[in-house]
Order: sequence, then C-alpha cells, then structure tokens
Amino acid sequence: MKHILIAAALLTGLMATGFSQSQEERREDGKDHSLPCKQERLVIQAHGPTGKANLDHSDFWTNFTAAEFSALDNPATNLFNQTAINQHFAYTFRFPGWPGSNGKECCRCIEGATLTVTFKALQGGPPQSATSANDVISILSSLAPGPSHVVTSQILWPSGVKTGQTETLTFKIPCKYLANGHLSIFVEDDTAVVSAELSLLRCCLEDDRK
Ligand SMILES: [Ca+2]
Ligand SMILES: [Ca+2]
Repeated sequence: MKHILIAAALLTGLMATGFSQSQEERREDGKDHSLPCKQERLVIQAHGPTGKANLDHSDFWTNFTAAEFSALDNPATNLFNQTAINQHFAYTFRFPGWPGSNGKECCRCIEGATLTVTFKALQGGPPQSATSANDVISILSSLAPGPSHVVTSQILWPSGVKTGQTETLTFKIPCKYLANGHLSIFVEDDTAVVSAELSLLRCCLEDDRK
C-alpha cells in the first residue's frame, strides 16, 4: 500500500509539472523510472548478417516450425539486397542498454519507434499473383499477442508490381512492443530488402549507459 501511495503522490507532482507521459510508462511496467536520465535518439541502420547470431527466435510466431526457422536463419540465403526469388528475409533490431541486451536495465523507450524499410521487387506480376505482388512484411515482437507476435503486417505491392520496382514504407511502433530490447521484421520471398532503419527516442541513466 505504501508504494501505491508514493506513486499517487509522484503522479500528482509530475502531472503538475507536465511530465505525465513518463509517469504513465512508469506505471505501465511497474518499475521505478524516477531516476534522472538523459534523452537521446537511437538510430539503428540494419546491416551485416541476418541469420544465426542475429535473429531473436522469441519474436517469431510459434507456428513457424523448427525446420522453417532453421531455413530462415541461414546467413547464406537470408540477405540484404537479395537477387534470387523464393528466399525469405528476416532481421532482428537490438537496442543496446535494454533489459536482456547486456544484463543491465539502464535505458528505456520514451517515444515509439519509426521503422523505415526500402524494398525492391524481384519478380513482377499483377495484383495477388504468386510473385512479388503477394509479398507481405510482418513486424514482430515477442511482446505482441501470440501466437503470431505480429505488431503489424502489410502487403507490399497491392496494385501489382514491375520487376525492379522499389518502394519505401514507414511504420510507427509503440514503446510497449520494444521493452524486450529487440524487434524483428520478416519479408516474404520475392522481394528484396534494400535497407531498414529504426529510430527511437530513449532515456538512459547517465552513469550506467552502455
Ligand atoms: Ca515466390
Ligand atoms: Ca511472393
């Protein structure tokens, strides 16, 4: 009961000074975020290996069989700027300083992320055809409702597409899906991912940041 009373008193004080947003988050995860922290923008440009050490299995839906995940988790075929059709793409963004990333909790998300992904069609076709046209991006978080863990998903080329056509999409991801320190994207098989960037506003304890 004492904690609840203290939280209520803090809430009143913080709302009076205009910091109601951070207080909302403190209540949401039940942890004490009242220590001073420094706001900064974290920008992660996806690059490098996409398989094995990169993918966080917990972000992926549970009906993805072990064999299917193993095929996806292959750095020889899961590539940026893929040129071959029939190869899925997946990538896990990891946020330094989050719980689970280095054993310490010293940073937290204070404003949802902006995810920007650029795609290239490898096999043109009319709407809904089994080409690039029917390919879907799914954004996955282990904190999104199971068993799919899909935060959001979208058909990339709903009006059909020509081979070689490119497109850039932007997605907004709420903080509640980022609290585990990672977020994954999955893009279907006839579309290449040219680039992917995630940007979020975070707050880090000043003497414990890594
Ligand atoms: Ca295909
Ligand atoms: Ca396809």
